[in-house]
Amino acid sequence: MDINVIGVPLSYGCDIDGVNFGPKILREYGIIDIIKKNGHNVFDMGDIYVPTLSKELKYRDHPKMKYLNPIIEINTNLANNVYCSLKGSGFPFVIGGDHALGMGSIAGASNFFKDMAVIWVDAHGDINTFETSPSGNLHGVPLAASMNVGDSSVTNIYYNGEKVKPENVYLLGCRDIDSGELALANELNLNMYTMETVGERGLENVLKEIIEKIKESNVDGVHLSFDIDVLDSSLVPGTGTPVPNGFSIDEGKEVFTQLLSEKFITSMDFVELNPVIDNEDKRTVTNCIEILEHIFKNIDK
Ligand code: HAR
Ligand code: MN
Ligand code: MN
Ligand code: MN
Repeated sequence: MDINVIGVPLSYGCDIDGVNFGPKILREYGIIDIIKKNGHNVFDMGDIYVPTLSKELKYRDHPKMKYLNPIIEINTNLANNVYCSLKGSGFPFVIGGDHALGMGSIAGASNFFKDMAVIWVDAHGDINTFETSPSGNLHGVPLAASMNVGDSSVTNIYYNGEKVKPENVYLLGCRDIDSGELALANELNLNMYTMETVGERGLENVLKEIIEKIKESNVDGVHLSFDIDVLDSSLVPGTGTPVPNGFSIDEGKEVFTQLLSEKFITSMDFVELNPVIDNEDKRTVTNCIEILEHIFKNIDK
């Protein structure tokens, strides 16, 4: 596989600085060599340009949502990079950065595919609208925006309107959902596999069901967005919004073993690693690297 690594040093979608150093630390810990070592061709496409903005710009574009226009611009550039990467038969592997970048990844990939599924592996739903967002942070809205739910400023990124149909969206591992998000998930009848569901039915069965549903649907592409906070908070102190009762490392790996063995994943995000707030033992980045080794061992050669 030709893997195109695209860095997005974005932190304006969340409240804690430092997640912008995600791409830098992953390169320092050898992500490019890890990909090569596992038999892939790798192209480091560098980082999408993220300007340095003063705090005064936070509410310039919207009274509630922070850094709106810059985030839209960054996502538009990311979308075109992802689209061009797919056009060139590459596999876009987007490293964040905060999860607001999901809007750009999905916009780019969905422009290439006729109909695409999205698997959102995350402790959170990221399906807030500007109205329901409790924080004003744009990393809480990307999946709603991609389904054409929310303000037109974010639903019209790269091209206007719906990028993914709600029936083709799969949430996995969520356990910190806001009330407005829950209402939307019910309204749209989203395929939602909470941590509670995983506990009741078992991860293997849940993954089997997701795989079956995707195969039955008529999608020609599948985007997998992995937010590291789906892992248990004890494993990822270096993420902005850690949540207890998450996946173990083995469960995180199992997700990729199963999904990647189907060979239908066509692009990926890996987001929310903040090395600045990591433990002294560098636990978060070390765990991320372990997961990444596993991913590239299991992606089709
Ligand atoms: N749901 C909350 C909000 O919208 C918190 C979002 C959380 N953070 C993430 N995204 N890391 O998955 O503000
Ligand atoms: Mn997220
Ligand atoms: Mn499309
Ligand atoms: Mn999250």
